[in-house]
Amino acid sequence: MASRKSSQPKRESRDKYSVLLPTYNERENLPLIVWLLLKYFGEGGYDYEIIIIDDGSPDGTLEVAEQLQKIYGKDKIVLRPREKKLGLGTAYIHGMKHATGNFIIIMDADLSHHPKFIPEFIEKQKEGGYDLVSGTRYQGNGGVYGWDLRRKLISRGANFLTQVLLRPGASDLTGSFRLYKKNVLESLVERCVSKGYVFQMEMIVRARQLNYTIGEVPISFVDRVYGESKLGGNEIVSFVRGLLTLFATT
Ligand SMILES: Nc1nc2c(ncn2[C@@H]2O[C@H](COP(=O)(O)OP(=O)(O)OP(=O)(O)O)[C@@H](O)[C@H]2O)c(=O)[nH]1
Ligand SMILES: *[C@@H]1O[C@H](CO)[C@@H](O)[C@H](O)[C@H]1NC(C)=O
Ligand SMILES: [Mg+2]
Repeated sequence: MASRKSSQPKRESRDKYSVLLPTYNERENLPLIVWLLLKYFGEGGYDYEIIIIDDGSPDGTLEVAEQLQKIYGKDKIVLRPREKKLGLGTAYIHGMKHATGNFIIIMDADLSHHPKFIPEFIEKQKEGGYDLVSGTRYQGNGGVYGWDLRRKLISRGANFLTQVLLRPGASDLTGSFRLYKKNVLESLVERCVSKGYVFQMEMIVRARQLNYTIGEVPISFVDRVYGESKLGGNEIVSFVRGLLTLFATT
C-alpha cells in the first residue's frame, strides 16, 4: 500500500515569501534568526528566500552571512550588502528590488521578532486575502518583554498619540514585523517620506488611506539580548516631529 504522507503539509500555491533582513552589527543574532526562519518555513512547506541587507557592519556580520549562505545555499540566503550604514528605510527598498517572492516579510534581525509567528501571518493573509498583515503587540496574546517602564511608556504613548491623531485602523503602528503583498509594499514605499521610527507608522497610515486591507496577528516582542539599543531622546523628538508632519500632511 502506498504510504500517505498526511502529516506532510502540502503546498497550496506557488506563493513565495521574501524575507527582508536588514542587519547592522548582528553577528551574534544572525545564525539563530536564520536557523529559525528555515525551521518554520520548512515545517510549513512554504517557498521562501531570506534577503540579508548588511550595511557594512564593523562587527563582521557580512562574513557570518556568507558562511550561512554556504551552509544553506544561494537560493535560500541572498546577500545584498551595501558599503555603509545608509539607514533602515533605504535598506528595505534596496532589498525589495532583489526580491523574487510575491509576498514580502519585513522583520528585525535581532530576535525581537520571532519567526514562529510567520506561519500565522501567512495563514491570516490567506484567510482574508489581506494586502498586508501586521504583527501587533497590543491585541490578544501580544505583548512586550524586556523593556523598562520608560520604553514601554514611550511606545504606548507614541501608539496612542498616533491612534488619536490619524485613526489608522490598526492597533500597532510603530511595530515593523509585517507581511505585504509585494506590489502593495512597492506602492507604499513610493509614497512614504518619513525616516526612522515614523516610517513604519506612515506605512500603515498610508495603507489605510489607499484602502488596502489590513490583517493583524498578536505577537510577543522580546527586547534584544545581544547588541546595543539606540533609543534615545533624539529619536523621541524626531518621532513626535515626524508624527506631527504626517498629521499635517495627510
Ligand atoms: N541594513 C541596515 N540595517 C539596520 C540599520 N539600522 C538598523 N538596522 C537593523 O534593523 C533592525 C532593527 O534595528 P534595531 O537596532 O533592532 O532597532 P530597534 O529594535 O528599534 O532598537 P533596539 O533593538 O532597541 O536596538 C535590526 O535588524 C538592525 O540590525 C541600517 O542603517 N542599515
Ligand atoms: C477609499 O474608500 C473611500 C470610502 O469608500 C473612498 O471615498 C475613497 O475614494 C477610497 N480611496 C481610494 C484611494 O481608493
Ligand atoms: Mg531591535
